[in-house]
This record gives sequence, C-alpha cells and structure tokens, in this order.
Amino acid sequence: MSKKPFYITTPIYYPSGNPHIGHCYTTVACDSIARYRRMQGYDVKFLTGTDEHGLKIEQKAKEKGVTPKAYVDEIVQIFQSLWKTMHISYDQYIRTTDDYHIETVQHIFRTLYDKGYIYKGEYTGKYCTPCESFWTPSQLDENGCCPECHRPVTEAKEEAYFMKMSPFADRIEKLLLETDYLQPKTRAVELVNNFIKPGLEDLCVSRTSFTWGIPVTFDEKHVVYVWIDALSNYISALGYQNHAFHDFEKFWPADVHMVAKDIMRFHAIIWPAMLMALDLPLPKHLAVHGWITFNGQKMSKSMGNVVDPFLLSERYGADAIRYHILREMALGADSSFSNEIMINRINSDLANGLGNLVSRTVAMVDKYFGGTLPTERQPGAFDDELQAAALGLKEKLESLLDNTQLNLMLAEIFQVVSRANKYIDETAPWILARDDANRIRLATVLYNLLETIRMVSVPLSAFMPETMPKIWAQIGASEADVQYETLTQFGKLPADVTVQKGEILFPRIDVDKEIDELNQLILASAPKETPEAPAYTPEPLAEEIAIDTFGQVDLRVAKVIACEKVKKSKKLLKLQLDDGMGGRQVVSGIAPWYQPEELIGKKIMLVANLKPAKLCGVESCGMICAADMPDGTVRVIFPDTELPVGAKIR
Ligand code: ME8
Repeated sequence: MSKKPFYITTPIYYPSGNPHIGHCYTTVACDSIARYRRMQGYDVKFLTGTDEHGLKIEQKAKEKGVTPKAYVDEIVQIFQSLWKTMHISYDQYIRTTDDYHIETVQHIFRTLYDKGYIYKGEYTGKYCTPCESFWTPSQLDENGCCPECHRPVTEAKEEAYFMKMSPFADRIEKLLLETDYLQPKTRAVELVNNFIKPGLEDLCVSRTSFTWGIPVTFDEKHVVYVWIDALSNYISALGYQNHAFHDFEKFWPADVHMVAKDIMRFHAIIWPAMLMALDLPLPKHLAVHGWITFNGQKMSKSMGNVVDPFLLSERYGADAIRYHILREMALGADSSFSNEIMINRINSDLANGLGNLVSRTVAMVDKYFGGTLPTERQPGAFDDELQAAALGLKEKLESLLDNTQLNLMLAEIFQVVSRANKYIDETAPWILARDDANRIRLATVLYNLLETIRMVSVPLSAFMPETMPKIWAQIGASEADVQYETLTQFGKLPADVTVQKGEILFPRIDVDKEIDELNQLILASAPKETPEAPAYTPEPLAEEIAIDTFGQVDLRVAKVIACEKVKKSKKLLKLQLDDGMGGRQVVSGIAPWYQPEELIGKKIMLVANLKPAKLCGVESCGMICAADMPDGTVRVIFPDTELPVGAKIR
C-alpha cells in the first residue's frame, strides 16, 4: 500500500541578517512534526527556504557594496548551517531566486492577469520597507506607523498592478470562521473583523521603484510584489507550473503551513485568495504561533547576540535547545526567552528527569545483574500504573499533534518520565537488591523501567533526534524495538535485554556560573557602537576626588547587556553594562520596580568613578542614576538612545 502523503512548510525566511532563535522555533516545530509523521508512516515532504527578493534585500546589498545575489548567497549558507546544527530534516530547501520558482511566479501572475483578477492602476499609499507591506491609512497604528513593526512608513505613488480581492471575501470569511483552517481559531475573528468586515481592499501586486524581484513577463518594468512571489513557493517547490518537480498532484494541498502571528494575515487572506483565483485547493491547516520575546519585544536579528542559537547549541546541545523552545511555546501565545529559564529547564527536565532516569536504570542493571537481565518476572505493586501511563501516551500524543500542541505533547511525555522516576522511589530497587530472594522482582522492576524509557524515547525522537539513539544504545533497544507501532506494546525489549552504560546525556549545569559565563560571552560579542557611527572616544575616567561638587562625579552613558535578580534579595538587580571601557557589573536597588528583561538593551546613566562596593556579597562597580516618583516608586533615567556608550554626561 502506498504511504499517505504529508506536506508541511515553514515560512521562507528573509536572508537579511543572521537567523535567530525565532526562526529556530518555527523550523524546529515543523521538523518535529515532520519526524513524527514519518515515524507514523506518512510519506512526508518538509519544505523550508529563503525569500530573497525585495527592496530590503536590495538596500542591504547596496550598503555592503555587493550584488543582491551575492548578499543573499552568503546569508543562505548561514541559515543552512544552522539547520544542520539543529538537525533539521527538511526534504527541500527553496530559494526564491531559483529558476524553477521564478518560472512558476511568472506563470501565476500571467494567469491571474489573463483571468481578469489582476489589472493595471496607480498606487498611492503607505509602504513599510522592513515588512515589504503596503498599508492603507486606516490600518496604520496610532502613531501613523506600520501596524506590524511600528516603524515609520513611506508615501508611495506609482503605476502598479492590483489584484482584486473582493470576489474572494465571502469564501475567505467562511474559511476562517467555519472551518478549522486557522489554528488556533481565536485569531480568526480578529482577522475577519480587522480586514474582511471593513471591506477587503484590492492588493497592490507589482512595483516599479526597484528591480530586485521577479519581472512581470508582459510589462518588464514591473517586478512582482514580494508576497505574491514568496507565497507561491509552497507550490513552486512541488513543480506547479514549472519543469523542475512533479510532486504537485501528490502533495497539494499542504497539510500544515506554520507561521508566527506577524505573517498570519498573508497566509490567512492573501494566500487563500491567490489559490481561489487559480482554482486550486486550499491548504488544510495554518498553524499560527506567537513570538519568542526578549525584553518584551519580538526577538529579532538585532538581539541575535543575546540569544545566539549557534552559541546555545554549542554549549548545551541542539536537542536541549529544541526541547526548551518547543516546551515553552503554547500555540497562539508569546513565549518570553530567558537564559536562566532555559538552563533551569535543562537541569530539571533533561538532566534530573530524563537523563537521571536513564543513567540510574542502566547503572542498576549493570550493578545488580552485570548488564543483562534474567528472563523470569515477578509482577508487583505500582507496575500496572506505570504501564498504563506508558501505554496511554500514544493516543494522547496523536490527538495533541493533530492540533499542533507540541508543548503539551512534551508535557505528556515528561509526565511519564516523572512517573518512572517516582516508580524507582516506590519500588526502591536498592532495598530489593539486599536480599537474593527479591532477585526476580528486582529484575522485573528494572525491566519495567527500561520499557518505560523505550516508550518515551520513541515519540521523543521526533523532538530530540540526536539524543534518542544514544538512549537506545544504552537500554539495549534494537531498531525493531523503537518503531512507532511498538508504542501499543509494553514488553517489546527482549526479556534478557543487555544494557550498555554510556555518556551522561545531559550534564547538570551550574546555573550561576553558567549565567556569568554567558554574560561574559554576550558582552564580548555585543555589537560595539556600530563602526559606521561617528567615531567617539570616551574621555578618560576622572581621577578619584573628595566628594564636594557635582563636577567631580564622573557620569557616563552605559548600555545594559544582561540583567538578573540578585539571589536572596528582593531589592537588588545585578546588571552587566557595556560602558565603552571594557564592561562592568553594577548592583542596583531597583528590583521592586523593574523586571530584568525590561532593562536589557536600554542605555542608562552610570556613576562611573564610584569606589567598588559589595551589596549582598555581590560586587558593584558604580551606580545607576534613578529618580524618585511622587508616589515613592523609583524610575531609572534613560538617556537619549543615540548617545554613544561611554559618553560623559556633564
Ligand atoms: O516574514 N518568534 O520572513 P522572516 C517566533 N519572508 N517566530 C519568529 C520570530 C520570533 N521572535 N521571529 C521570526 C518573512 N519568527 C517572509 C515569510 S512566507 C511565504 C514569507 C519566524 O524572515 C516566524 O515563523 O521575517 C515568522 O513567521 C517568520 O520567522 C518570519 O520570518
């Protein structure tokens, strides 16, 4: 019987800067789904790639003095190397500069024109260059800026092609409100109210003010609007209207497009309209997740140094990072990233939970039975409960997977891990081992533990593909023992299984030491004041003086690179500052009024020549300026963000 096809896609990312942890989230989530579906026996196609046209790329390339193609080629390599590091098992990597994609886009544009859905007109309106999006005045935010990224928009007026949207409005409204296309559904109402109810406006689908795009074949001064170009990737990759691939019949419609909320509108309205206009079936699901935030803002390229996925996976392993980001994000909600939360989670779930379960179990089989269990069994208390937990997993996971609730899948799996660790405490194998009469019971307990490890490791291999084969080697599981179908069977490992002690899977991390080291690394890699910025040499520190006059105090601008609470203190925050002079640590009594994340990235005023002191045992080299509010609270003084770090305040 031929396998059922399953087609899943990430967005194609802009190669306009290095990939960051936000890109990792979508890609790792899709990878885990793709791996799970493959395990279930689907014929999976997993697509990712890069969206390489548009004004933004053209401008960046110009700034660097290279061609747009040379510019994107370099960044695409970094994306691909990150996906290798993160064990992303994509089946195809599409680049919108690939010939076959260009062929498809040109064909789509022509077809929509021939069908009368695209017409020529004049565009006047607002354009957000970073988002490559046109907006009507009513869609702008309260400051007249882009409603997505809140940056200023520009006035645009030019001859342009438009796509009629109104013929599709009713069908799109039904798609959003009456089907389960959009996951989670809560977002559908918001889209309908904001974009469809006020009247779906025609979409400007070509540009003439720049050239880095796909030319309109019948009017070459126009290039195709980057979103029409980009969205088409999902079908050009299958060979729709091109000669390179022949998978369209097999894989279309897609089973899952996964994106974050910033680009939901394009996938929930424009993409369905394009497909309707082309008379093509619509994708089955659009899974929309929230943002990984840092400092309360969407994690973006500029924060790449604070949360660099290459650095994190080098220190903790790609699987730990994959686990952490998937576990933290609930579909639809944002998830706030912090190194401390990540390290604590690695310690609690992976080192103490899973890692400890495997190493304790294998060590006991080794110690009490020389590595190979005897075949006799003696069931006892707690066995049924453990088995039921392990056997119940498959059904729960499948239903969560259908709703793209990956965080809950991991929560379910780790509940079984906890159950198994509890079973060790309940059955106390070390006590059983004291009396030879308990030998068979002891072997049964250890076998049950090995089986439970096997049964959690199978679904976990979709999420942590590097670690599970190591576990299988340790618990003596063969390839046949870890097939997905075996999840219905408790007792698959051979009765006389032989274990193999192995490396520690997730070494425990010393949180304080690690955070300090990370901060040092972050500080070292922090972009110094941009080289293009006017050169500025901070004045040397003033000599230490008696404290009379204000002028004797050396005040400087500094930037908060990292910040965390001081343990055992309700009042103190510990801040790592870039002061333009090599960096320093300051402790400040502002914890009642500020969350650490709120301060990271901000510039502050620093009393820079204060004698170092210890507060709560933590060294503080300077003081942060703050002022009292009438209500007794305290506000930090944030100077003009354009002031260079190290600037002397007079
Ligand atoms: O929008 N948290 O590309 P893009 C979570 N080229 N996910 C994030 C994220 C964050 N902080 N930041 C980015 C584009 N992402 C277009 C897409 S598709 C036809 C064209 C992820 O490089 C998330 O999936 O700006 C988001 O939707 C995508 O990156 C946008 O990436």
